[in-house]
Amino acid sequence: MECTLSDLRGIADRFALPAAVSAVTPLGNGNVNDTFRVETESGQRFVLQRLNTRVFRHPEQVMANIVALNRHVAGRAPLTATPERRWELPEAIPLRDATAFQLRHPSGVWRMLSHVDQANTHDTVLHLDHAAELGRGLGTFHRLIHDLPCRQLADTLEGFHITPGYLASFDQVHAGLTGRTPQHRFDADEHHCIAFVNQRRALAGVLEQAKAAGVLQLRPIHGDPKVNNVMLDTATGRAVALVDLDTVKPGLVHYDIGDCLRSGCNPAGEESRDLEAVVFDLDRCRAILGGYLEQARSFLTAADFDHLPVAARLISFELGLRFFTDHLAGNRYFKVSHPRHNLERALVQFRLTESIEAQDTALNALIEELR
Ligand code: GN1
Ligand code: MG
Repeated sequence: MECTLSDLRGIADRFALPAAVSAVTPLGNGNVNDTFRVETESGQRFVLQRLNTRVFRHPEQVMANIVALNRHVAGRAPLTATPERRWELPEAIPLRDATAFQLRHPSGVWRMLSHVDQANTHDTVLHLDHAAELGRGLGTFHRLIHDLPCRQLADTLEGFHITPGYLASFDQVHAGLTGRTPQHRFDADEHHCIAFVNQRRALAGVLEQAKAAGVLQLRPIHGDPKVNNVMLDTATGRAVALVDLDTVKPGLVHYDIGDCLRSGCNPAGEESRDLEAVVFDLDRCRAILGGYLEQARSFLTAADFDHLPVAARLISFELGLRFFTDHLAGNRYFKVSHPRHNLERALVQFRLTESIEAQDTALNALIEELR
């Protein structure tokens, strides 16, 4: 259901803000939720979001995870504050009547978070200092939450980043299309994607097998640390916060590192239509991992390092697989602006996967160097 401005103001007013709402404007370009910036008459800003409940089926658990994170990080300023860097974690704002952190409304489920002021984001990495800050941002976030016991976090999105599960969904959707009479006719791009996936079936299980064998351990993760979820201080360019905390839940740090690399090392960005421009840039990769390890090295195990080289490749492949499956399924998960949008996004991620594969030796050497 579409919301008018007056609906949005009414919704924002239900949350415990310090003053009346003076403006609500759209914010960002998320693929799943709807996001707005709220300004109050006292001049403060907040972030209002409508959670996509087809994706996040238990919004109260999503909010409980954010609150658990807020509690864990509160009072840990000494761990993060340096003279050069401020660090923030968006905080959940309760409803006025303090009954919950989410509002059920005819238009959907809404929640309010604090706003990270004097900060901005970009969709792609602009230069190597930006890449290093991206890594430091993710590393700082992991350092602050790695010792939050996983049992305190709900699994808000079952199957998220479980690549074999996405492969099974692909097989199901694909079989549904080929089993029809008359059979669905795939175009050349779709044939390419199907062959691409089929050639990489063995890759899908690598991280999950290591997890099942107890080689890799579950830790709290962000789930979606792409370039535009890392806020940079507008004056200093330093990372100050990771935003978009819906996917915080137990997982492997490799999902996060892989996601950060697939997003940060592709100068063309994930919405590019120019496939020739899509490459995995090793200099950006070195800068991101260098920044990350400055913050996070102390709690990574040897096995964690052993599995870093595969993380970027796997998460790029996985996102391509997710986009492609959604394309075949009729664009039901990711927001699209035209019918081939998810197919185009899949082609970008598969091209990026190929670029990573072509540089496998150099990537391994780079990670050995940083160990
Ligand atoms: C989705 O909604 P957004 O843009 O924050 C997706 C991520 C993908 C990302 C790709 C819950 O994130 O996993 O990496 O799109 N989030 C969910 O842009 O599926
Ligand atoms: Mg997200």
